[in-house]
Amino acid sequence: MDTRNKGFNTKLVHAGIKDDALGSVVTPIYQTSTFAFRDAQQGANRFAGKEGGYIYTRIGNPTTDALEENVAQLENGFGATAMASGMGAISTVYLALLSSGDHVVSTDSVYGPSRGLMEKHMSRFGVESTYVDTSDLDNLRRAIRANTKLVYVESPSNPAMAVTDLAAAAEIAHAAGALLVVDNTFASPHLQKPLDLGADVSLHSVTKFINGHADVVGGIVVAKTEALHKKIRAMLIILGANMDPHQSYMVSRGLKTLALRVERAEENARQVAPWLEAHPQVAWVRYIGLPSHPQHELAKRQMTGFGSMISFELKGGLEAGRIVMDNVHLAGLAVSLGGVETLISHPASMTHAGMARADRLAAGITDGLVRLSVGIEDLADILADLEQALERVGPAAANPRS
Ligand code: LCS
Repeated sequence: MDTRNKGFNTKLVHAGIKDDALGSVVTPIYQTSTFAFRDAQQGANRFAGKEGGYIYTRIGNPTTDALEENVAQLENGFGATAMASGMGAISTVYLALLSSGDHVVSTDSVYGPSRGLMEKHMSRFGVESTYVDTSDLDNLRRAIRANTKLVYVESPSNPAMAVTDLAAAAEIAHAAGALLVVDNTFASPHLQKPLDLGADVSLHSVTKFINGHADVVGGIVVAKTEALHKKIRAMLIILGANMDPHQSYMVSRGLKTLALRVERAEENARQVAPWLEAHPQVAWVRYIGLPSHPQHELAKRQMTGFGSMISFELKGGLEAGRIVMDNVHLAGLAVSLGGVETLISHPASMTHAGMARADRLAAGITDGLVRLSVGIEDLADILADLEQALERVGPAAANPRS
C-alpha cells in the first residue's frame, strides 16, 4: 500500500511493510548476514549499483528497510538510516557531515555524550565546536563563524528542557552556508517534525519513544534530500554501526503504538507537572507544557504536544532529590526515557556526569536537578508514589534551602 499521502497513524501502522510471498501482515525478520546471488554477474551488477536487490546486511536488509521507510514517511524525509544506537546515529552524522577545519555550533544542554564526542574526540580530528543556549537565537547568531558547517540543536534538550526555534535556527544556519541537524528524541516524530520546519537532518535515539518499551537500544537518522541521505548511508555502511534485523523488527513493533503511548504519557505528565510545581518541597519545575516554562509559547507553536519529560529540583537540593530517588517504588531509578514505564534519574551524576561542572551548570543542569520520564501507568499511582517519596524528605520549612 502506498502510505505517503495517508495520515500519521496509518503510516505508523502500515508504512514500509514489505509484502512477502506468504502474505505476512508484518515484515518478517530476515535474520541473515548475506544474500545469495543468482549468478556471478548478478553479484557484480548489485555491487556496481546496476541492479537492485540485497547484498549484505551491513549494507541493507529488508527488515531494517521497513523501519527506515516508516520513519522517513513519518517525518517527511527523503530517506532514513537505522543505526545500532542513538550514539551510533550521532557519530555517523558527525563523521558524514564534518571535516577537519569545520566548526559546529550546538545546544549547550544536549545529551552529555553528544557533546563529549564532539569536544573530546571530533576535536582530535580538527573539528571545532561552540556550545551555547540555542533557545536564545542571538547566542546562535553570535557563535556562527566563517567555517561553521553544522548547527546541531537538541530541542527539547536533555534534561534542561530548553526549546529552540527550529525554523529560525534553519534560516540562520542556511544563511551561513551550514546545515541544521536536530536531535528530535525528546519530542518523537509524533510531536515535532524538524524537516517540515526547515531542518536538513532529524535524528533519534529510538531507544526512547520510537521503540517505547525499554527493551531495545537503537538510533535513526532522517535526511531531507537524496544527497544527504546517500552521504549518511555511505558513512554508516563503512562505519558499520548498522541496526541488526532483529532489533529493527522490535523497533517496528513498538513504533506502531507511538501516538497512543505518547498521548497517554503526556496526559499523565500534564497532571504531574503542575502537581509538582504546587508541592511545598519543590523549588522549580521545567515542563514545556507549563506556562512557567520560558519557551512554552514557542513549544505550542512548533510542536503538536508537550510530551512527558519533566525536570525539577527540590528545595532541599541534591540531598532531598536523593531521598526521593531512593524511595520511589513505582518509578524505576534508571537512566533512559520515553518508555511505557515511569523512570526517574539524576543527570548530574549519571547521563551528564562526563561534562565539566561549570559547563553543566551553565547549561542549566544543576546538581539537584531530577529528571522524570512519565510513563503510561495510572496517574493516581504515579502521584501516590511521588507523594510518599516526597514525604520522606521531611517538612519543607525545616529544610535549610527552603
Ligand atoms: N540523544 C538524546 C536526546 C538522548 O537522550 C540519548 C540517550 C541519545 C541521543 C543517545 O542514544 P542511545 O545511544 O543511548 O540510544 N539518552 C539517555 C538518557 O538520557 N539516559 O540514558 C540514555
